[in-house]
Amino acid sequence: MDNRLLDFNKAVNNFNFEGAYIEAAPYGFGHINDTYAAVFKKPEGNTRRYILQRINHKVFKNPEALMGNIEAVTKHLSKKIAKAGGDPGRETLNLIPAKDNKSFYKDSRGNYWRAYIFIENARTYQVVEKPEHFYSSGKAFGRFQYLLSDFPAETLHETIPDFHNTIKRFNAFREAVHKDIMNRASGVRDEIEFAEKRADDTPILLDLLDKGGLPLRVTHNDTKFNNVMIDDKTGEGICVIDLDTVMPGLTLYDFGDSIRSGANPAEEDERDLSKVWMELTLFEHFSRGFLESAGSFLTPAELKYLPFSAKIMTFECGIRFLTDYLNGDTYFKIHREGHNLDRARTQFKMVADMEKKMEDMRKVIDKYIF
Ligand code: ADP
Ligand code: GN1
Ligand code: MG
Repeated sequence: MDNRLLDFNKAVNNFNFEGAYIEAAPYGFGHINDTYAAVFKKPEGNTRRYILQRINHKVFKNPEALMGNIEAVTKHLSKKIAKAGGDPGRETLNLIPAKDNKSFYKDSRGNYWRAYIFIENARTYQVVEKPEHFYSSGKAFGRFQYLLSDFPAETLHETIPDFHNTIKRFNAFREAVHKDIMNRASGVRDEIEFAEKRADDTPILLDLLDKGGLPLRVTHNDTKFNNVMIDDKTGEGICVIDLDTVMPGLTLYDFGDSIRSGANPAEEDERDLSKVWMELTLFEHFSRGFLESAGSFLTPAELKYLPFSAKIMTFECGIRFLTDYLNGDTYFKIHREGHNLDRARTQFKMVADMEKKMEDMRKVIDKYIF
């Protein structure tokens, strides 16, 4: 048996799952953690599923503190969802405790595991198939922010320091170009030039934050479309998932990253760039949903920078993919050669298109500000 399977089997046996273990398979399309869906048979004969995840501890250096965040955040969300008459069993993630009652299991090889109730009759999508789903995800991410608006931000551990510090991301990119350890830079001169031309955009949000022009909130920080579960029946964004990066941050990070991922009609790694653009109708769907649930408490400066946030978050993600390509693909999971480069190219294509559509995006936002 290989080590991965051994680790997995040990993990399955170390949580308080209900029923007898039947089988499991890798699940989902996340770039960071290893996710499995595990099936159990209950004494009455019916089955139920759980999500079991191995936390990527190369990316998240302190998994125990990270799990402390998730425990506190899900507890807070549960209480508020129940108070609002919702279903906390389905509208937030629910951790299954390990056999020693901790929220994680650490195996003998140093891997950290956690388990969640599987949210049934809902799913995630890689690409927006129905525009209303994107509206729903906007509503869900806006509500997520609203529900956490009274969470004590100072108690949160910073799971990845400077996660959305675009200046530092840009410096890391320049360093990767300079070192060029894989000898790949000469093949991506156009992409490097594209990035360099936009260096002046990188400090804009951080400068505003420093000057007190934008409020620090508790934000999700990884609001891609496949991090919200869409209910099969109602089409609602029933649950925001992937809470590893919930930290103090800017609303603009969450808004911008959602547009980056969901307003692109094509896959994030599409090679045919003629299929990639920023679809304004999708932008409108998300914006309407997001502003419906968060519009009332956003400040004028936050509202003003929503269109720019889409561009800068897409740019940041593009340089992160390009940096990882130059560094030899050590951060994001890849499934083919040049995968991170393909991803960087779609992001840059989106950026270029957004630059042409800044005014249009502004007009859309203005329609939904009351
Ligand atoms: P990563 O950090 O690697 O992106 P995620 O936490 O987003 O991992 O999980 C990967 C995928 O697993 C999600 O996109 C979703 O499809 C699925 N998933 C995660 N948690 C649950 C859950 N509680 N119920 C059902 N599916 C889930
Ligand atoms: C990663 O974990 P996942 O696949 O939801 C990444 C995000 C990127 C995204 C790009 C912790 O998200 O920051 O925007 O890939 N998460 C982390 O698809 O780095
Ligand atoms: Mg995810």
